[in-house]
Amino acid sequence: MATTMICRSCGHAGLESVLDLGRTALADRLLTAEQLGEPEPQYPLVVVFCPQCSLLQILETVPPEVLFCENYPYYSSFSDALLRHSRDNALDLIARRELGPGSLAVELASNDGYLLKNYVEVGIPVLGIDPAEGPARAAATIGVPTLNTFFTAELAQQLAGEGRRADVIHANNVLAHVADTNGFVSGIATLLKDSGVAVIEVPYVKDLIEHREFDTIYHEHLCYFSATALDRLFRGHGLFLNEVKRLPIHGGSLRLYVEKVERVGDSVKGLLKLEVDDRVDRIDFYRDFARQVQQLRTDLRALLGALRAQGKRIAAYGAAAKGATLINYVGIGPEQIDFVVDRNVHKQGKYMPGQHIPILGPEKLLEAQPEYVLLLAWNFAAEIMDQQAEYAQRGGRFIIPVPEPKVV
Ligand code: DWN
Repeated sequence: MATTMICRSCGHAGLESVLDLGRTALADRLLTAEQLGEPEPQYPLVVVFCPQCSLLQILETVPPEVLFCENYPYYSSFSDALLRHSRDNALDLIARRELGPGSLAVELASNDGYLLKNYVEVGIPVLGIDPAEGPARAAATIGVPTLNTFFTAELAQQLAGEGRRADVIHANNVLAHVADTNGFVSGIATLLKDSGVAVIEVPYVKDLIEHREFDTIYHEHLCYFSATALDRLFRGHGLFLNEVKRLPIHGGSLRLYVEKVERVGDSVKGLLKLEVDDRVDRIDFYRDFARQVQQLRTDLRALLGALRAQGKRIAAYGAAAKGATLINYVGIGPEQIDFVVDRNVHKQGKYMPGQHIPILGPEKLLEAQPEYVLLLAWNFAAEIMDQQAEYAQRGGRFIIPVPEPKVV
């Protein structure tokens, strides 16, 4: 593991501390029963701000091979809301860019084919690139050709050299995950046709801070982007952020439309101005974050403690990476939570990192009917509560932990 004391994007040395979440287990390193007795690797999780390019980032870089290859448990297709969100995005681009059998759509971190399948359906050639073995295999079974490897500037050179340049490049929830941010972006510039567009989704730092989404901080997420930091990053590689949309997905994200021709639209100018007005490019915007996160921890501990003192049984929903950060930072273990449920069959039968709470299938909720369910996957609260309507009808209640713990 490498600790970087200089900015990942601009190389500046004077990084300012924002939040220390202590030493934690890796958020997606779910354990088998056999592994429960083994030593579990833990890493410091410290968030810092670069006053030069205003990038919020973590200091530690856990090797990507450790994070994203073997046994990577995340499969995008276990969320219907995410599938709908991705289908709308693909169909919109197919229409806007008039894509057809002669086009090429590429997705970086294409996972189980959850998005590219929408292009395959209408006969548009695609290429997925993803280092995670399981999801890449799943993509191949649904007809989404996938290179099971990391996307790098070198791979982009190789593909371009083979005449495979893209009309559309999708990169959802991956730009924040790559250690060589500049190499990754230069690879996009190489692989993209001059007339092409890269459509990139990242969690938005302004929403993270304003809605106390501290649990979306974990070792997979090296950077937390503002439009200001992204605009500078892209321009450094001859790319231009021409359009931006703010989206509710994952607690608040940006969808970035990046091209090789500079035609910056009002959506970008407006957001860059908002960030200056709200001082998102200054350390003061981040100063009070640590205190607020500590307050959330105190409040959630108090709520769960009071319910347990009344003899209430509590389960949790969503063996999410953000769930691992939350339970380990707040100190929520099997004493408070009987089990976690998740639709993802690759997670069922395993245990949460750090706190080792068992992960079961959602049917367990009706079987055991605990009085309360803590929504660790709060970013899909509406979908999950709909799905669990019968549990609620029988008197079950939900606890939404972020931005402040509340019972619904
Ligand atoms: O960046 C990342 C984000 C985009 O996704 C990755 N590094 C990892 C992952 O983060 P996460 O695990 O916090 O993501 P989710 O999408 O919030 O995880 C939700 C979990 O809940 C998944 O394991 C699927 C599960 N789920 C479920 O069991 N039933 C989700 C829904 C919507 C459901 O109905």
